[in-house]
Amino acid sequence: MAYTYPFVLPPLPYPYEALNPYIDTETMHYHHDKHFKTYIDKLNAVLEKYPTLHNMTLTQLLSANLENLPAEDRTAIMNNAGGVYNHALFFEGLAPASENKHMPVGKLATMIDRDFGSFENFKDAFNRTALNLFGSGWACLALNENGRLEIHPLKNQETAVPLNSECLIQFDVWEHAYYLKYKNDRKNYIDNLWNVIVFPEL
Ligand code: MN3
Repeated sequence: MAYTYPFVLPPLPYPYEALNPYIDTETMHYHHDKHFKTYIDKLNAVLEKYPTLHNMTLTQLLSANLENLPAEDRTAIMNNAGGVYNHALFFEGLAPASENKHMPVGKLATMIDRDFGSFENFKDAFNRTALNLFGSGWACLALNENGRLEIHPLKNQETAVPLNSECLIQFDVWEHAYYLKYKNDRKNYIDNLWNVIVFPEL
């Protein structure tokens, strides 16, 4: 993600209603226009007083040594840069169910079979991670430095950046991602999200 301060809210790459019935229009408005934007605004607000950080990308900020900064600002940068990074990947990584992108193909399909035994085994393991993550966070399928696939739970707005990795797919399991439609039924939300998640082509 190459962009730098001042960060701006990237528009959704599809209409707000495009993911119905799996993600409802109202949730998309709140999630993208309010929650995502709040991370961007808070990140810009704390970065404003640190001009030396203004040319850094999100990935650079998330792996930077910020130990000279006051703890409160360091925490605000990490939490909000993580929130921007995760949400940018999340919204880019969704597409209408009618598009033919919601199963792994090619190299990624082969790697899933190699590292998890089968697509069904992978999906079971990923679902368990997403369902069992306590509190707020993300479930992430990452490609590690050794070229193996791994499933990571990420707490709050942690990212895969410190793992020298990027999530190939990631599920937002914060309640704000599903509560309007699914209430407390995280499992039903997770089951439905597979219909709109995009598997990248490696
Ligand atoms: Mn979210």
